[in-house]
Amino acid sequence: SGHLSHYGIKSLQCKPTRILSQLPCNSSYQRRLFANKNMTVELDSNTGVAVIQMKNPPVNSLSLEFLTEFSISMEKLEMDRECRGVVITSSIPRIFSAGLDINEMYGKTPEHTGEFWRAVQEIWLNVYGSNLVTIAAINGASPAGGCLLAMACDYRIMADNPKYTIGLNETKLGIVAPFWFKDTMMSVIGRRATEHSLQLGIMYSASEALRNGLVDQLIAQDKIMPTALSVMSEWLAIPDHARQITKSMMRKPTLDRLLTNRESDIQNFVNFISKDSIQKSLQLYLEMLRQRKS
Ligand code: CO8
Repeated sequence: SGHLSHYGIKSLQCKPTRILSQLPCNSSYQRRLFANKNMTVELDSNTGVAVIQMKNPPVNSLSLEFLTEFSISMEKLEMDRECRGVVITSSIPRIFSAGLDINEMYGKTPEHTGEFWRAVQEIWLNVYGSNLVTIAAINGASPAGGCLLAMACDYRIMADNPKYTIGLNETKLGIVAPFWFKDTMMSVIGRRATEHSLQLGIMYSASEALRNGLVDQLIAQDKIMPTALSVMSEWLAIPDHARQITKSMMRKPTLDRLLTNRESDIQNFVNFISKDSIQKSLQLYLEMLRQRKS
């Protein structure tokens, strides 16, 4: 779906550049709403900014259906001449995303797990490789796949709440974050911090995440969206083509590693996840989550 362009990211589109501060005060707001089951997508065609609000209760887990919808939404925005940036956030109180839906990896056929993993790759390719400005407004807990989604964006703003944690906790589930999760984290927090973080499966509190550079900014919960939109306008003040080529220059090698190893990565995942010992770990983890609740 167009991941391989000359520049590595999506093929560059010349979208009309709008300068936010020069919008006429009486401009009539043009909002377009895309109806989806697992998220609402709203595009303000005056500013060129879309907001994806994830809404897959109870915890915004990334099921196959969710991932497919998300990727389609990103592709639609990418193709939309009026869209220049996207804010990704959650409509579920206290939770950004609980990461991959563990039920999609437990007790399923190899065909299903393969299809699921392709969809996980796809969402990452779509977000990490996006030409749009991508901002994660992390308004709640963000473990594992939730953290990956946020790390794939250009900028992260997190609600300043010590109860919210973010990180790649895979080893705690007895599973291993694949190389492109690792690469994405390394590109955000550097090699040593990634090595430490991944081996221990560390979940950082909001303030620790800021200290480590895993998020760029903390802000009170009720200020998170206005702040995301104001940061967005700073990014949109840069001409798209210059920013996009720069982004591509930074991200292309990482994207290419997955694109050239996509099938073997799926095969590795299917082989790994089908092992009895891994299935057992996932079962215990699901039970732990359920017991923790009761
Ligand atoms: N998948 C499926 N169901 C989940 C998940 C999930 N990731 N997370 C929570 N749930 C379920 C719970 O089991 C519970 O279900 P039920 O109502 O049937 O008992 C329900 O959602 C609500 O959960 P909680 O009661 O725990 O809700 P809280 O608000 O107390 O806490 C949290 C929310 C903080 C998100 C908490 O649920 C949590 O920590 N969840 C686990 C998150 C996690 O560890 N995710 C890891 C997923 S793995 C991943 O994303 C990358 C895998 C890479 C694979 C590589 C292999 C090679």
